[in-house]
Amino acid sequence: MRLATTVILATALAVGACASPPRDRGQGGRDAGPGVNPARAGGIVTPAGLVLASFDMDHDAVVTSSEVRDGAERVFVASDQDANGVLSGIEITGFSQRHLGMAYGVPGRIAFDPDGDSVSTLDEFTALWISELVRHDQNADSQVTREELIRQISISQGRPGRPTGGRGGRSGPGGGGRGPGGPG
Ligand SMILES: [Ca+2]
Ligand SMILES: [Ca+2]
Ligand SMILES: [Ca+2]
Repeated sequence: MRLATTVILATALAVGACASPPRDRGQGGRDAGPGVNPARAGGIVTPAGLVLASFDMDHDAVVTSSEVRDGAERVFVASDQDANGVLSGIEITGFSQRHLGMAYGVPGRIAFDPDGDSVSTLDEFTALWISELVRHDQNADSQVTREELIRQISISQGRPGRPTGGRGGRSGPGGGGRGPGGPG
């Protein structure tokens, strides 16, 4: 269930304003179809999707495979605290905390170190991000657009004022619309 990852991140991005042209691609049959009101459409992105987006060096909002290779190498070197050419478990955790937003998220340690020798080499690290590119690349053109990174959802099926997640804080104390006096 990939959804679990996205829920943990809980990053909601409004994509209504830049809705992309309609395509024939099956979106998964959610509410975000042709009939969706853009004002009510939102999207979520996974931690891995965030990292892929950060590899977009030329800022054209498209991430190519060469950008992924370059970007992966850049963050690999930056994460290699002792500069010994491999990422130790602690260094991977540091990378995860910084770039995935959590120390023990997804992709997990095993994904960074498929051969199980307790370190992640640049090849292993890069291969992971290339595989993430492929996983998000819905039309198999070896690059990912924002549309491919974001999973569209309908965010306003609930009524205004009703909390949709677990996050408190929106509803202020002392409620709004109630008239003074109360029941007589
Ligand atoms: Ca780019
Ligand atoms: Ca290291
Ligand atoms: Ca390894």
